[in-house]
Amino acid sequence: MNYTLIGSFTSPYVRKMRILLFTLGTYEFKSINYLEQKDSDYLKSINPINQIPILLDGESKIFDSRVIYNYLAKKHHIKPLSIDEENILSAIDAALDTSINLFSLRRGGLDMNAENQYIERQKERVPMILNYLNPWVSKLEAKNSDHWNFLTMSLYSYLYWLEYRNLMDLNDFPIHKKFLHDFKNAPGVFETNPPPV
Ligand SMILES: N[C@@H](CCC(=O)N[C@@H](CS)C(=O)NCC(=O)O)C(=O)O
Repeated sequence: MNYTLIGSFTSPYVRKMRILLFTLGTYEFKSINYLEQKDSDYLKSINPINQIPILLDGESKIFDSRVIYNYLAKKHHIKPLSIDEENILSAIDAALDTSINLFSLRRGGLDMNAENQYIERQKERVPMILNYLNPWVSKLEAKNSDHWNFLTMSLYSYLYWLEYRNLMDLNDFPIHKKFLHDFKNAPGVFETNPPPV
């Protein structure tokens, strides 16, 4: 295998792919910071969507974490996701998209407490999704190796990032908080920890 993953050390979308690739074998990681001009220009030149992660596999260039996952799953004979699992992944990614948007708007200086229907709808979405995930998360066991899969890698990367960026107090979501604690020694977690803020 000759994979190169392009991304940043802090992005939760990139991290879940790094954890997955770590569990699959060796890969090269090319780190970029799209907030810096040089890297931003580079990213635009290789990806019209202008987002990370990107996977390079020989001549193939694959955009979007979910497409990268499907590509790797096929190549490594990982069982395709069921519809229930696809729905869980969609929910995790929707919460992640929303949190990234809110974080980026706040970092850009927007008043997040201003009366704004769109911001309100975004803020509502995250707790709704976390509650929706509760029955699934409560059944996960770190000692069961089948439970460390792309869904849990996605959830772990997301929840860790929420705390890392001080976006949410997970004490209000004890099931998720326990998951984060229970899976902290899972393969690839330590190796992909983001740098201290
Ligand atoms: N749907 C994409 C989302 C990836 C994404 O949102 N990446 C963020 C970093 S976490 C990004 O590249 N943002 C670029 C920007 O904000 O301009 C995926 O699943 O890969």
